[in-house]
Amino acid sequence: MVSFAVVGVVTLFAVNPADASPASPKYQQKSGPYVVRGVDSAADRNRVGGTGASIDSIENGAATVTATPDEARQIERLGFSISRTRTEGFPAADSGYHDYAEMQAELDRAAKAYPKIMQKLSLGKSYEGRDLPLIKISDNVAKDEDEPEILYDAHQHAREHLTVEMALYLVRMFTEGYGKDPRITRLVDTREIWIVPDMNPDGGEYDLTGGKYHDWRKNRQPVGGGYKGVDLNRNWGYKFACCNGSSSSLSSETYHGPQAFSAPETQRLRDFVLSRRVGGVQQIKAAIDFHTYSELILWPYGYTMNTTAAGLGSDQQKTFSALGHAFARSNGYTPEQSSSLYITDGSIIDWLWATQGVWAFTFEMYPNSPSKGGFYPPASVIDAQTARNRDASLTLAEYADCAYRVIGKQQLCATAPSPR
Ligand code: NO5
Ligand code: CA
Ligand code: CA
Ligand code: ZN
Repeated sequence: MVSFAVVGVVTLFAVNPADASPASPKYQQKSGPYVVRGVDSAADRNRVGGTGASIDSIENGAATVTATPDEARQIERLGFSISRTRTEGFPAADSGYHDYAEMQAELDRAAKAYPKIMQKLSLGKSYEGRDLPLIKISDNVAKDEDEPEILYDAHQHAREHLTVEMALYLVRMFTEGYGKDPRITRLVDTREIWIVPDMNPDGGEYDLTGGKYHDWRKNRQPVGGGYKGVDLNRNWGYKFACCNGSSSSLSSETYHGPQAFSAPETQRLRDFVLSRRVGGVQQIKAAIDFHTYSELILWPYGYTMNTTAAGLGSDQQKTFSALGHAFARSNGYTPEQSSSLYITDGSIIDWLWATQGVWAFTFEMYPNSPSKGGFYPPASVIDAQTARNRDASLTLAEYADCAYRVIGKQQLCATAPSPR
C-alpha cells in the first residue's frame, strides 16, 4: 500500500523547535503542512483561511494547511486542533496495513462502489478531532428497517492494528459477497450491520510516528500530571473501576480515566449504541469487539470471576458459552469468560451486556504468542488472520435474531425479546 501517512503529530508550539522562530511576523516563512482538524463547514474554512493560512486540501473535516507559525497559533486560538504532521504511516515492511488515511480512503471507495447496501457515517470525533467512521451495511441501507442489528468494533487499543484490518475485511466481505455468496446475501437482506473500524485513531496514528512502533495502548487525551491516555476498554460505565481490573494511576497502561466515559471515543460509541434504542428496545442484539492478541473468545463478565451475576443468569451464561464454543470451532481460538484471563472492569462487553442486553464478545486475534510478533505481526498474515474470523462473524450475525436458539431455548426470545 502506498503510504503518505502522517508523521509525528508533534504538538506545535511547546515542542517543535522549528516553530520557535524568533523572526518577526513579516519575515516568517510559510511552512507546513499542518493538519487542522474539525474544519467541517464553510464558516470553519473561512475562519481558517481568514488567518492568512492557505488551505491546500480538505477531506473529512481535516484541512492540510500551509501557514506561518503566527497563523498556526491563530488557528489554534480559534479552537481548531492543529498539528505539525509529516506523513509516514506504517514502516515499509508493514505497508500492507492501513493507517488512518488509508483506512478512510478504503471505506470511501467501498461506500462509493456499493451505495445501495453501504453507508459511511460518523460517530463524531476523537479527542484530537479525527473522525470516527461508522459503517452501515444492509439492504435498503438508507432506511431504518425492523431487522436485528449487529455491531463489530475495532481498535480500542492503539497498537492492535490488525483489528482495523479485521474491520476492513468485514466491510469487503459483506459488500463484495452480496449477491454472490448466499449466506452473506441473506444476512445483508435480513440484518442491519454496524461496523466501527477505528475506535482509537489518535492512539493508532501516534503508535506509527517517527518510523517506529511505540507500543501505545490508550487514547491520546491528556489526563493530568503531564500524562496522556485513558484505556478505552476500562472507561465504560458498568462497574467502572469497581474491582481492581483497571488502574487509577495516570501513567498506567490500564488507567480507567477520572470517571466513566471521560474519553470522547467511548462517549461517541456509547451515544450511538443508546441511539439504537427504539421504543425502549435496544436494536443491536450482538457484538464483537476486536482486540489482539492471544487467540481468545471472551464473554461477560470481566469484572467478576463468578459465572453468573446480576443481569447474567444461567441460561444467559450458557448461551454465551455455547456461542463462544461455536465460534471457536471455526477459528480455533480458546473460548472462556473474560475474567478467566484476568479481571477487567469498565470494559465494553460488560457495559453492552449489562445495560443494553447485547450478546457481546471480545475476540483477541492472532497471534497466540509474542514470538509470532505479539501486537505487531507482519503484514503477510493479514489475509489469513482476518479471513479466519469470517465464519464466526457470520455465525454471530445469524444468531442475532435469537441467541438463545444456540442452547435450544428459543422460547425465551418470545417471552423476553430483549433482555434489558
Ligand atoms: C483485553 C481483553 C482482556 C478484554 C483488555 O490485551 S488486551 O488489552 N487486548 N485484552 O485487557 O482490555
Ligand atoms: Ca435492511
Ligand atoms: Ca433497525
Ligand atoms: Zn486490546
